[in-house]
Amino acid sequence: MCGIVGIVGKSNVNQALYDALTVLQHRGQDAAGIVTSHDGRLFLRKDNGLVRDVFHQRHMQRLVGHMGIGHVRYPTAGSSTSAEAQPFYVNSPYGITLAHNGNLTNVEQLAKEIYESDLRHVNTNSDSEVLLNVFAHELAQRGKLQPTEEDVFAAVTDVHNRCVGGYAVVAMVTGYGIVGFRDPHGIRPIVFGQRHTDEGVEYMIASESVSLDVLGFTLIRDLAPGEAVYITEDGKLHTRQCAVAPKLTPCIFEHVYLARPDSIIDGVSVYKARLRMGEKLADKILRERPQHDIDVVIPIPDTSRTAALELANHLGVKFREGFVKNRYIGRTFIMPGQAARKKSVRQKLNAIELEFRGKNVMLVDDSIVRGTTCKQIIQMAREAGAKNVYFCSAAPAVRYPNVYGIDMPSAHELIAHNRTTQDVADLIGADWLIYQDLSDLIEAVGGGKIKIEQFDCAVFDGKYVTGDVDEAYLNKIEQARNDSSKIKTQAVSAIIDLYNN
Ligand code: PIN
Repeated sequence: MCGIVGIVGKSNVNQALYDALTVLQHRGQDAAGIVTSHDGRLFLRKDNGLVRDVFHQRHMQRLVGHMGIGHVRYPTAGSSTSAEAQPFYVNSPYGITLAHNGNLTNVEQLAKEIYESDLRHVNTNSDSEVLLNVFAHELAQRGKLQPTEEDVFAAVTDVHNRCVGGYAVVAMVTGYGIVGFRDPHGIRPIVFGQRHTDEGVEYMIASESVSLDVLGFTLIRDLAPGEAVYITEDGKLHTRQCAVAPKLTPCIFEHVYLARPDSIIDGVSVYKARLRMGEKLADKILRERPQHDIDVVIPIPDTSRTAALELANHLGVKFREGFVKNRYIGRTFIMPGQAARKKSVRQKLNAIELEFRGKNVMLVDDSIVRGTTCKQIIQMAREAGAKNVYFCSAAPAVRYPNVYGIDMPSAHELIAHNRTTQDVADLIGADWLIYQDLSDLIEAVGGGKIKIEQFDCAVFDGKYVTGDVDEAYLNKIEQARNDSSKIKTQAVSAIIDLYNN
């Protein structure tokens, strides 16, 4: 998962891009980048790290220009070097830079085509660079000295014809404008909005509406699946449907935990969706155990709070903050003679004993993925004196890998893969485990004022909406994720050896 932003403004956009990326920081803390365009020149700064660490005064001063794009990256398999920080750049045609959120499922075939037919060079393992080269090739095919919006939209149409997967993209054509587009299933989110200044109207395209709010832009709308928006450097906005058979099937996991609660995705308030998740969970609890003995509902901070609050309301049970989260986790130093140790949950969360002692507690989290942290949290609740520890997941059991750009473990690392609810309850040490039903989650997100019938729910049901994901593909990504984690482990061991010798 990543965050993207593009702004066409009336004065320098460097500060606004920086601020927007800071608002989108929850979508990726691994790397950040901004590129601006001024007088036909590009100015780029990108590196590994948080937004506040990547950009210093000297970088910001160089990022001049009235339009630009930015990116925050979440680590995915094979994307941890600073060379793979985004935006990416190709010089031909026009000088194009691109930032992308998502994942292409036919990237191998595309990389081959790019090399063998398009005669282009790709220098990293990033599918964003592949996407950029496909877009650049298709725009070049128009053979124009100056591209019009028709050329840009035709190139996006060709991108849709060649690329499969989940993608939300911003790309800047140096000296001409910024284009944003969304895959034909609308898997990953992308919105655009405007703000009025004394000099005229400014436009922003972004992953989440919260970045528009915070910067004083008003949301115009989400891009429809397959649609593109093109804003020229002089501030003219054009939109076009560029896909043949678009069908909205957005990623439901955005609502479970990826997106900020103050965002609105495809017309649905993430906050409201989470409230409804709590309501549905309460109904399920009452169905399963009408005579339950829950004394207190305790959220595991932060994402689950909204659902937990509504769950408690509907059960008529007390809601209490039983865990306090440390917002300032320090670095892990590798000392000579010591193995690298992961920060324990205990360093991040601390229990307030008086909320646990002698009580039947219902802990609520947004989801259970590996099951490692919830196991430790249940243990902490017991040590704090809880009589019984029940556990509620606002999402159904995560049983399958994600292939559309969420950094999730491979299938065998998912605690619920090939396991029943009781198996998982036993493994994490819960006295009772309740998962949200998938039909309830779909209803919670898509059954409000804005109706959405179909979602990408692949992590829960193993159905991949792009239709091209088979056993062989899943095996390949399983292998890649294992290899990349092995490479990381080897790298850590190598550093430790270096210290030890
Ligand atoms: C919570 C995010 N949320 C917490 C992510 C833990 C699964 N985990 C998914 C629960 S927040 S585990 O947004 O960071 O506050 O199942 O892998 O142990």
